Amino acid sequence: MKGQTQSTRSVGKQLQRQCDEIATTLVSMEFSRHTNVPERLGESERSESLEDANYQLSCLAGAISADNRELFVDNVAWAKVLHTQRGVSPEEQLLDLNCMCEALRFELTSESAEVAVGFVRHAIERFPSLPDEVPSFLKAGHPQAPLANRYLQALMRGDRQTASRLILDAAESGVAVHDIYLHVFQTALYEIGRLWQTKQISVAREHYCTAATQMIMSQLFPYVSLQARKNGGVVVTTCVEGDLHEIGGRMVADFLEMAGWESYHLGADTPTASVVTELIERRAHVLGISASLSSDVSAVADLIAAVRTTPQCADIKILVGGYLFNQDRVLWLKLGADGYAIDAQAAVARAGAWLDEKQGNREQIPRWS
Ligand code: B12
Repeated sequence: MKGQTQSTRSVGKQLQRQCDEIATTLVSMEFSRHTNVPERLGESERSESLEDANYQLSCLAGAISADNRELFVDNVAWAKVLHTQRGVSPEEQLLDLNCMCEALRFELTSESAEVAVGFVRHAIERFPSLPDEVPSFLKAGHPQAPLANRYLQALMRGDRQTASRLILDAAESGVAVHDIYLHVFQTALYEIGRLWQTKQISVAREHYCTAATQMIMSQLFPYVSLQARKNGGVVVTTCVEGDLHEIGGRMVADFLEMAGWESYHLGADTPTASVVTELIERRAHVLGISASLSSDVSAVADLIAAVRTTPQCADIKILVGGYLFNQDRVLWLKLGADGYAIDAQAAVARAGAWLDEKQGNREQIPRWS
């Protein structure tokens, strides 16, 4: 990782490796400290708490690896909304964060614990000023707002036929696929995430809406695939190992394809070594890495390192994006990527500029011809 002390990175890695055992200690401490925990809690509650603790700790590990305290504050802010809407009081949430400090001290070496506890303490200080709700992503006046609203309502009713018809009619009547992707699908998915986070819909409802959106995106494929003139660029997009959020990277791949690129989207949770092989076989010019979770930091760093140390990949530009990079706008630099883009449209501009640079230099760099 560029511009970062080795010690922070190794503390992040150590914590990542020990997440399971620290989570077990943390949950035991939480259960013994809370006064209102029923004596005989079922297995399912305990395993839910363990999963939650494990996720928080892996996000802490990611923030430490990125050497960014604010990244962990963002995570605590996200959890504050989630837990408050599920009836957990601010006092109980603060108690859990204090238990986290104790569990870290108990399980880590004193040097590592000092770093990790410093991150948690900083979040504890910030906790009272963090909001406990998230405003809606559906805003009147935004491009395609009425369509996005009707689309989401149809999905909430479980009526994917109508949702699909709304989108296909819009495409037929000339609404650009770019606008449908960014202002209808993306906005609706952000809103679905918010509704889940604030306990207004279940995980099952989120899964249904996501799957239906993927199906409807596929119905737009004929509008995506027909680009008369190819520009000579080849891009591979992927999620890092462990990350299941595949739609953002797919949107980027589709936008690039519509701009003339040959694009290969590998999807969710792709093993690092296999991404490198694919880059070589596809003779890619650009690798697009999508990451949505703070816990992805090490996996992104590992993938970038694997590409950088492969001689056949020496000319490949690495572009990153996704929820994680939108939270920390300088993380791409720390991780040694060549660029970052906030969304699919910005990704086209960034990759296009690289292609122009290279093609202006065709003589020296024949791979880009
Ligand atoms: C659908 C969804 C899921 C699905 C994903 C299914 C699938 N097939 O993709 C499932 C159910 C698997 C899932 C699981 C989880 N999820 Co989820 N998920 C979402 C949701 C609702 C939508 C994601 C999405 O498709 N967004 C739409 C796309 C288009 O937006 P995007 O990803 O931001 O992409 C755009 C840009 O970021 C950028 N971009 C993206 N990738 C790239 C790549 C490059 C190279 C570039 C340049 C740009 C770029 O361009 C894209 C297009 O414009 C989001 C909400 C949200 N705000 O996104 C939560 C969300 C991301 N999930 C969240 C969480 C917490 C989880 C879980 C941890 C929940 C749990 N406890 O199990 C797990 C983690 C699983 C894992 N290991 O990955 C949180 C993350 C919060 C945080 N602070 O980190 C969110 C924000 C929900 C929320 N509001 O609480 N999730």
